[in-house]
Amino acid sequence: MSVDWYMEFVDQNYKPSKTDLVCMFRIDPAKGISMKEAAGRVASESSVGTWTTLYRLPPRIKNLKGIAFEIKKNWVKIAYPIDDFELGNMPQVFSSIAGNIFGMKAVKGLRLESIHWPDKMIKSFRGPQFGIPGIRKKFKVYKRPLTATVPKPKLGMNTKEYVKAAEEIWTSGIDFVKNDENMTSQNFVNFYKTTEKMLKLKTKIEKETGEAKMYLANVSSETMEMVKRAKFVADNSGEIVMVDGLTVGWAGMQTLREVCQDLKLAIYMHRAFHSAFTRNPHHGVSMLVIAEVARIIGADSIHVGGMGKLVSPENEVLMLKEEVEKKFVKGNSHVLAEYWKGIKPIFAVTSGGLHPGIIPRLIKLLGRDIIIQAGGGVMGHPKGPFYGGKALRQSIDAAMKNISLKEYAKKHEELALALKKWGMLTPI
Ligand code: CAP
Ligand code: MG
Repeated sequence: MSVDWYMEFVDQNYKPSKTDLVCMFRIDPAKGISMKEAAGRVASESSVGTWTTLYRLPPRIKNLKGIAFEIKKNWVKIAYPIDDFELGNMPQVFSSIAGNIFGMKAVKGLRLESIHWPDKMIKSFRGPQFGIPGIRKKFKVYKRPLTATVPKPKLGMNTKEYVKAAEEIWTSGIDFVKNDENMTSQNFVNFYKTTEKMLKLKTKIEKETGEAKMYLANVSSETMEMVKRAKFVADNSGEIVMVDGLTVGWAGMQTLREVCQDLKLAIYMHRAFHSAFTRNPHHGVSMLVIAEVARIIGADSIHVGGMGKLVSPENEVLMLKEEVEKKFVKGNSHVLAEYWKGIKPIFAVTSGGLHPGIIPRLIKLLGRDIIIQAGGGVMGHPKGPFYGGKALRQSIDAAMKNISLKEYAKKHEELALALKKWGMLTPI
């Protein structure tokens, strides 16, 4: 059966207009399918085409075709007219460029690597309300990395136990106390009761220490309930909420961002679920695309990985940090350039198996404009969370002063004990 009409979706002389949305895909064509045909099929199925020619296709609709315009080995750039999309509707964008195409038999593997977003589309979303400048202003901490700790174990603590752990963490000098990604409102820890007590504790500790603190209550839930929980945080003088952006979905993220505008709440986005589709370099969607969307919808911070227990290649972590923080991202052979004019920079959160022994290397790699999250690396300290938080802050202080951890540990017992337990190795 001839399939040459797919070639109508390939034009290697096409020059994208400045309003086109452009995607970079990596394609492994199926056996017997050329790269050019595979590119045409992807461009067709993700725009106006299907498996067969149609009885009627009015000429004006041909203007909505996706066009594969650059094919280099397994990499193809596809430009889509902006009219293919509903502005301000991220679910619809993903149903187009990240929908059926991943299931096509014509491709053995397909990965959406990077997107260049037209200005008009970026502007149709709210973007970050606070970003790095706004979060730093709330803390009045401008130079060092911010710190966060998840009270571990992940689940099971009741409100009283949770509040006790938080008190030890906050008084040790940690800036954020963060729910774990799977803690919401289970029968052992009611969201409303815990949030109320945690925010009261936060105010008490701020007064005692003179340091601003933040509580990352995980509002992830059914959308109406999520809005109710965000409002509860604001009613109890919280300044920020945490959300598992991928499990609540783009619609959930957009709803939360809408409601956080009037509530003046910052949004901390966890990325649980991403590894289901970002990890395979030959199939799925890159974490870079997820980070771009987080910034466009308007998270104020997002996890980018680290050098601990979870897979996160160093070059990817660096690319992610650049994409969420820079005004202009020049891109490379697989990453499309982006000009984030007017869209605030957001915090890259590094996490996953972090402990004091690896902090200096992390700061050397990522710089100071980061949030360092250590859960086990604080809660697992031999002398408990208060010592663990102090050890984490001491490792950051040592890095900021360019003093070796070994040297710094001589006068800081908390750090010395952490190094004794974990050394300087990254866990797997
Ligand atoms: C880290 C963590 C974070 C992961 C998320 C966890 O705990 O709380 O959710 O870091 O991964 O549940 O594993 P530890 P990523 O500090 O005890 O490792 O940061 O890659 O999104
Ligand atoms: Mg976690």
